[in-house]
Amino acid sequence: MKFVDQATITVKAGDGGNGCLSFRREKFVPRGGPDGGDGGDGGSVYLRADKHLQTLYDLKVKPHYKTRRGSHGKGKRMSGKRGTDIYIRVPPGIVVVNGKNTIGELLNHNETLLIARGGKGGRGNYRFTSSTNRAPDHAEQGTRGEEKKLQIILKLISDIGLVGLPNSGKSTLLNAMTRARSKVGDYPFTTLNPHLGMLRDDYKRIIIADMPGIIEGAHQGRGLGLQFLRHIERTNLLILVIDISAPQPLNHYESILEEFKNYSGELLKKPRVIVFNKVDLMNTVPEFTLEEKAFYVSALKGHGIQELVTYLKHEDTIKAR
Ligand SMILES: Nc1nc2c(ncn2[C@@H]2O[C@H](COP(=O)(O)OP(=O)(O)OP(=O)(O)O)[C@@H](O)[C@H]2O)c(=O)[nH]1
Ligand SMILES: [Mg+2]
Repeated sequence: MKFVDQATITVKAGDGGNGCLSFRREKFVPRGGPDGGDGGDGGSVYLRADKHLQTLYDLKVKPHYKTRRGSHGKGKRMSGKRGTDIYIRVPPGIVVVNGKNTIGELLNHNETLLIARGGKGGRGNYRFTSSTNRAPDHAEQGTRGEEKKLQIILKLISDIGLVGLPNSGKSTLLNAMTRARSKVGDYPFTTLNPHLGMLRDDYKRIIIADMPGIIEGAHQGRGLGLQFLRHIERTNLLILVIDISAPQPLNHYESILEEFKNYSGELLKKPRVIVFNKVDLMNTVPEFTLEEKAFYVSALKGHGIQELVTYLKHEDTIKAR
């Protein structure tokens, strides 16, 4: 299924039904009392997070949602029927935005978020009966259901993000560490969408996200970078994948950090490890002195992968799921 991480939807909640204005009519009862029932509430629109979904593709295909109105009240104090609520399924990790305001987000499976409230049903006239007014001659109108145009933005939920320049071997690394089959190619921008893989042991489930390559200027929208950097905003750890066979591997390290800094300071604060990949292409493997923990691996041949996996499974910054 196509990966879609942004969608605009319109939602219209049902209007409330009108209250009824009615008086009882019965044989032998000359002046019956007021008996107009209440209008039903209109149906509301909710979002519900569903862990089985990974994309907003469905919303792209079907962007309009509305619920039924409440029925009007009737005589004999009969209330109108409520409009049924609807729940739109979305993947966990979405943020809902209305213009410039964030309305809310859904992170966990089955969590729900009200996005358009149904109108209230109006009260029927019998409700207005009082000691001073035994024959109220008015009933309320139902209120209108909310109508909104909303932007839904998906920020994938993953524990670890794989970031690096195009072709550094991120997808190959994901495939080597997990059972994922992320597309690999000897050209830049093979990976066009984030791709998830999972590391699992008895205690933890660690979700790793393979990202499209980032290039200089990614934070300004160059390459594919910007639109995807937000998917790593929620990770606990970043793995910077660097092709050690490149002429100046440390320049790659610098430029990734520069993009992080320009995107948002938050990315820079995240714990990270460095993976120097493609050691199989080197006769001698240089060792760099960096602040971060570094691994020297060959994702293609499998060298050093087990050590990296063991480290990640024991890394405290990665929360158990
Ligand atoms: N020799 C060698 N080649 C590797 C290694 N890892 C990846 N490659 C090759 O490098 C090329 C790019 O690999 P990918 O895994 O697609 O790289 P990527 O970082 O995901 O690339 P983008 O998705 O385009 O950003 C492919 O031809 C891989 O076979 C490695 O450890 N050694
Ligand atoms: Mg890739």
